[in-house]
Amino acid sequence: LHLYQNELSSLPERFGLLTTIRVLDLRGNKFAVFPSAILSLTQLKELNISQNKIAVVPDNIEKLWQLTDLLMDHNQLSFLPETLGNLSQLRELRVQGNPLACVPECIKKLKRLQSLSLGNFLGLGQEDGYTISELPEDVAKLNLLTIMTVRGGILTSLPDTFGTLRLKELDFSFNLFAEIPKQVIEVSTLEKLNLCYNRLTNLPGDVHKLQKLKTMILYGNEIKELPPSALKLSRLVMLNLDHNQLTTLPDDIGKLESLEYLLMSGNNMDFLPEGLCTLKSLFHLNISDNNVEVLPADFGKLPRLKSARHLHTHGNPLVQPPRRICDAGMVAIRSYQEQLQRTEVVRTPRIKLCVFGDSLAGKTSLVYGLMYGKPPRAASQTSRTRVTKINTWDTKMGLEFEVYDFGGNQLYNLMYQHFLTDGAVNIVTVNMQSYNPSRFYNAVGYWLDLLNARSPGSTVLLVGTHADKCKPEKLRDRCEDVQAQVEVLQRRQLQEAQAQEERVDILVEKTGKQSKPGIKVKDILPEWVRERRDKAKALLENRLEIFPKLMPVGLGKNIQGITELKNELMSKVSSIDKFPVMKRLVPQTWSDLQKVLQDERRKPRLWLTWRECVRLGQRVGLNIEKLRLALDHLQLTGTLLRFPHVPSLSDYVFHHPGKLAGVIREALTPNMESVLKEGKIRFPDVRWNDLTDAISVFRDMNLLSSKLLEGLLKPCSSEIHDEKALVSLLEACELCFSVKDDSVQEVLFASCHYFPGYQQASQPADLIDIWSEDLPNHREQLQLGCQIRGFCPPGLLERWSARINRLVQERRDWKDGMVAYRGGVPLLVERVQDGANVEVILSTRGQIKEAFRMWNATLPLLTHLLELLGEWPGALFSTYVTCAHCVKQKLENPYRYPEENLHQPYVVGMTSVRCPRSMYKDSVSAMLVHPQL
Ligand SMILES: Nc1nc2c(ncn2[C@@H]2O[C@H](COP(=O)(O)OP(=O)(O)OP(=O)(O)O)[C@@H](O)[C@H]2O)c(=O)[nH]1
Ligand SMILES: [Mg+2]
Repeated sequence: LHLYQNELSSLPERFGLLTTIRVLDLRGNKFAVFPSAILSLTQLKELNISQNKIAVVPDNIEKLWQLTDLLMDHNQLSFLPETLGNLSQLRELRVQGNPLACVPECIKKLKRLQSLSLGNFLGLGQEDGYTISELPEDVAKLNLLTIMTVRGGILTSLPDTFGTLRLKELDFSFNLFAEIPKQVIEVSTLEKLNLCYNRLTNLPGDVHKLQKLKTMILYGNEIKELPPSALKLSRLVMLNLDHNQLTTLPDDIGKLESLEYLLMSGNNMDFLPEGLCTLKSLFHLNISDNNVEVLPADFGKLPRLKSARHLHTHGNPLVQPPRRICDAGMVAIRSYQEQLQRTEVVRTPRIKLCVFGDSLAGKTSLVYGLMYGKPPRAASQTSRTRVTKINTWDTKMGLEFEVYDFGGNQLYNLMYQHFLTDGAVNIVTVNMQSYNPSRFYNAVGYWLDLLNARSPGSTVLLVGTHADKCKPEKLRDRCEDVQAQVEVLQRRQLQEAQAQEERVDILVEKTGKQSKPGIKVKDILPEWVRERRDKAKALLENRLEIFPKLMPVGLGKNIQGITELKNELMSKVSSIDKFPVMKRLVPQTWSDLQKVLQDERRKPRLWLTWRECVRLGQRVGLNIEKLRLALDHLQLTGTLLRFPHVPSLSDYVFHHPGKLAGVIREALTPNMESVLKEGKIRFPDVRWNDLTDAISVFRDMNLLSSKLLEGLLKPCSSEIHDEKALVSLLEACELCFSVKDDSVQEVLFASCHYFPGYQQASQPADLIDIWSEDLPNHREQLQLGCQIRGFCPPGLLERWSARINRLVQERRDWKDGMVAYRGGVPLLVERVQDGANVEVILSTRGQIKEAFRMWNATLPLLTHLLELLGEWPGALFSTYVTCAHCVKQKLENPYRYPEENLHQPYVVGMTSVRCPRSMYKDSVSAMLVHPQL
């Protein structure tokens, strides 16, 4: 019988005669008293008396013993009679919106209860105690309960037993939870969780344990971000985060594969990640009332979000796409975004031009001459170049060069690696006035080796400066000598590349043989061998392209040879194969990006973070993938530097490489001591005596007080980047690392920075304490090495030294080595010049049972070295394990087990290895030849 929403305030007694009624709906009437006639309807199964004004439920409600559903929401009940517990058939009990001050005792007896709804009105009663402040332990006994609602309580915690419930739906909205209680997370059966209007500020790291969750309603909380754990809720269909404090979403939001409804209106979001576009089930999105200016570039491609009714973007300052496009719906957004990607424009190409040469070779003068067509007049225009100076040179011939004029002082070579990239055209300058054949390698050869190691296949022009200061015959002879020696050098480079290929061929054969017959060698070659083979092949194919004729120029009073050089440069770079940036067509978005980055250059910032860069990319319509291509292009043109493969630098985008050079310049100066002596001006609050001490600490130990370093960097800092951020940048560039000594009292020396590049000291005499000449009894020495053949990249080992700092303890350094501890065993690192080669040797000592530790002390360090060598495709190297038997016996030329051993981990049962040096008579434990991982 349905009598809902009438004006009834009472029922006649005779109503009780309708004993066959099973369902009675009296909701929304005006009953102030529970109508006693109902109590006669003993066959009643469902009673709905919600939305009345009833204050008391009579004790004899138990007469309705067949009741399965009792709905009394929104009345004025402040208690329930104990007898209610006798309604043993009850499956659903709703008393929500009543001023019940606690959960009635009787409930625990309702063993069949499946759905329970409690709690007060929103807000009402919360202050005066007429609402639920805690749940009793006993609720856990309701083991058939699947739906539970406690709305508008003042709950902050739950009984421990709560987690044993097997609920499917839980509604704790309008309570005072500051976090999702762990007991809720334990209810792994949950499919729907409503916690709107609580005080949540985050989600727990184990929220993903709610693996069945489909609906999560969290609006009206204070959540600032979604943790990664939330992205593992793979069945989540509806996520309501309206009215929280989110500023963005995680990049990998796309992992929520089932998500159909995402509601985030009224947050503080000013950025939407691209991952949003990969939400393949997304059907409804509400981002209204945020600060979003740009939609991700592939937003229009969201496959299921088609209807305008399901996209809410109003209340955002949208510029890309503009508001009118967004309002027109997804089709318009999609075509707008596609249009952005397609358009191409003609622009002036730009090429990176690097100028190398000895100190004072005339590089800066040459750049000046090229750019302005005249020699520099003022001495200040050619004062010593520090690190590198970068200028844009518009040739007015439809081509621009981004010129990197490198400082010739050797100290700067350490940092060249950060500025050398592929795709540049290079000039090597040589001072013809001071040239003599014995200087060839330093003046020319070195730079050609450097280029060949860093970017094999580069294009190089040789320029002889000071031609005006040489007699014509002398000039001719010297030019001829340079050219002849260049030819010899190129032959040598070719032979090295061929030898490398042969070596790799042998390696391929050896590692291939170890595999099973019948399988093609190329399929089973280990990854590292394949890499070596590809690298060797590429090196052989990519030879330096050196223009055979050295071009003389005079940059004295009367400039000479510059026009010819300019023409030569222009003709060199016109090959599109070699210089792809010469293509005059680029996507509109790329040149837009360049403009945006150009604008950023005017701001007082030294670099952008990757995230900022992604935002700028979005602004011009580039998704991350396309942004990377555009940035690679800009890197080829020299206008940008980034290091995605250097872990410490991967978050930096140097949109203004000159500023990076500027920061390095302050910390890398050949006359650091005199810079420090100028101290008083730079470090006004440092006492003179302290400064003198600091200078001697720097001189003796290469330790620069971090405070002084910050002082040095002050001129570079800006509103955005402070000195500490600049110090972090230097650390990220692996130019230095921080050394803290808590035992030191003076602030000035408690925190210092060590610069491997400044180290000149030789091996200390007292090393014997840590590393004795002879191998102690019952000890073994594990020794790994890396042989770098021929050219050793400048700065490589210094950077390595900084990189491995966090892997070692108690280190002591000298110019060509270091002792330290790692994992409790001593470690000795040495750099040895062996003829043309450089050997980097890592040794450690311990008992044979410590073999695992010994490997762990050495091998990770070697791996870092190989990683850095990876940045030099033309560097030739191989690794080895020195025979521990030979070391112990102090044999000359100890045997070196080849690098394959390093790739074959030790396994129990490996037999010992015969030492070839002892004619295979003696043997050495396999644990010292094969790494223990
Ligand atoms: N007469 C004459 N003087 C030159 C020529 N090229 C350079 N110089 C002078 O040589 C000196 C060094 O020139 P720079 O251009 O500063 O040399 P740099 O290679 O840039 O030197 P660093 O930056 O320190 O590595 C300056 O005094 C120049 O004026 C030249 O072709 N003829
Ligand atoms: Mg210079």
